[in-house]
Amino acid sequence: MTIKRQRMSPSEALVETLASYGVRDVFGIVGSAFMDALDIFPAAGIRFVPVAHEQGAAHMADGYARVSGRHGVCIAQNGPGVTNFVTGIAAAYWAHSPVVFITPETGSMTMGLGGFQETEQLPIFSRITRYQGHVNSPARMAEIAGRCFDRALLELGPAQLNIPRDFFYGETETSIPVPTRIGRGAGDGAALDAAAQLLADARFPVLLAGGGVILGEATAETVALAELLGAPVCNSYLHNDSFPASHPLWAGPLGYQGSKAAMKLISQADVVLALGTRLGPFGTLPQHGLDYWPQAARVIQVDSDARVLGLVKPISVGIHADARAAAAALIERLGSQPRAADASRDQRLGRIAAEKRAWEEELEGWTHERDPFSLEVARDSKYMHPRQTLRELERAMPESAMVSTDIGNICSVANSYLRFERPRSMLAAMSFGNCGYAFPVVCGAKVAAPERPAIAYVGDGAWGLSLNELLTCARERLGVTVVVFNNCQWGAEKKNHVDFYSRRFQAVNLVNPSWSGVARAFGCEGVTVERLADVGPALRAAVRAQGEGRTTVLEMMVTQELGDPFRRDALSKPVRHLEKYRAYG
Ligand SMILES: Cc1ncc(C[n+]2csc(CCOP(=O)(O)OP(=O)(O)O)c2C)c(N)n1
Ligand SMILES: [Mg+2]
Repeated sequence: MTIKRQRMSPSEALVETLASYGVRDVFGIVGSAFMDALDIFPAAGIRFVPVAHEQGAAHMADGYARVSGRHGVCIAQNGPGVTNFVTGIAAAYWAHSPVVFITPETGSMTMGLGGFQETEQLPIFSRITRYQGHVNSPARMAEIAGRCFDRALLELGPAQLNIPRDFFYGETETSIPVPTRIGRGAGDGAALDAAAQLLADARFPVLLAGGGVILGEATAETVALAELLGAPVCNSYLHNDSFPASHPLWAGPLGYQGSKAAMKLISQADVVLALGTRLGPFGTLPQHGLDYWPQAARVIQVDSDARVLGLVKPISVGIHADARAAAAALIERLGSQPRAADASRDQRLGRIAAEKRAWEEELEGWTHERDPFSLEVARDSKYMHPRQTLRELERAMPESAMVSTDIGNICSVANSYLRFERPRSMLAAMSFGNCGYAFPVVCGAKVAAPERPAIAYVGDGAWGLSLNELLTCARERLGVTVVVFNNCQWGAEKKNHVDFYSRRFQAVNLVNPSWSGVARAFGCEGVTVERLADVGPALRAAVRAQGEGRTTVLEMMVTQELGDPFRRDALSKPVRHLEKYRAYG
């Protein structure tokens, strides 16, 4: 369906299309390339959120989309503004975020002549987008813009809208598209029958709730299905918000720094229902010395992207479907069927509770790391243990908080200390794993949901990549809270030096200014926390300040101890063949 044809300029066609798709906020840095459209944003009810760096704009659009379920939109100047998007768009691609990024490019009449701010803008993004729309005539502005919005939601990922900058001008006769929403449905009937049969015959079924449960708004159906089966539910890696943590069937997250209870429970499964997860290879790596993936189990995988079904793990049944509709269809089939797991329901519930209790007790006693390096560096430090700091933050975490986490050792250990009751709450840097993700993402989340507390966990190294967006917070009176773990090191990488390179530390020690002082210089609040007793009160005060549009940096002074590494799987002990490098073996 479209809105009737009218005479308008291509800029008007673009802005009318944005309005038609419900766009209220666009992130970016002002640029001549799109000024003709920007000029009329206010009249269309669109807020332009000016940022410090275009990477920040792309991350903000990602955070905005992840929290709202609506499109996140960003725009940049042709050439350098657009290339600054690359990392943010790659991150959004792996977070499955419907981001529409608008990339004006050099004018059509000089393209290829090597003018100002010229680069081919489609190839750069070709492997990190779900769809690329190129406006090849000003008359097609609205049509192609609308398609980008439709595709971003249909395929759950970034869509690029590329526009030669001279195509904003002129006159066209055009109609404005309206959103086309295409339901995916419950999937193939025979596959659902087979899956229901497997689940009915299962003695120890386990659910694995992934990002698709969040994106597909399938929480209620997932809870109902788990309750019907009396099955424990694990969160897939970094999707701790895919199942309510207070539910007795919740087992916790799998993967790096995940829950031992979840790992032990899934290792006993004879049938796994992987709901809305691609079963990414990093997310099921052994952890805590547990190689927990149940090799012999029958796996049912449900995903809205057919290409990930059976891609990483062998599966018995693949269902190309919407997580919510598929879960509902399975409930319907299973409700009227005898279920083998019913006989052992009480026993299983007891087992789930016992595993969770054991893991809680272990976490409670795990106040600090116990490897020789960590013991050494913590012995003479007056600062806080990272794990205890994370626990205190968890205790003070406000209800309905949105928490973004960066890539780093402490942010990863945080995986054990982040629990959520509602979806769209955990905004971790997903598989792309770029340092500098968490802060701009939480800024975007706050624009989408100003009423929710917004908290970013960031290592001090990653903070250096992203702190420029404090400018945006101060200028736009955006109130978020940043917890910076100051351990004066690129800790996650230092851990590899400890484990593999005989502590030959290179480029991993950091000399930092006072991060709280830096925050104040930006016009934000800054607090340095050195004592555990101050962690909770500091977080609560910072969250209160969000209500007044004030951003606070909480600089947590922590020891240099280091938890388990990211990539034990991908590193080897160094082997040197040349004499001059022998000492480096
Ligand atoms: C953009 C980018 N650059 C480099 C890396 C490699 N890297 C992964 S973790 C890490 C260290 C993070 O240090 P910090 O943010 O201080 O957190 P910590 O590990 O100390 O808790 C680095 C450099 C990366 N993931 N992303
Ligand atoms: Mg650090």
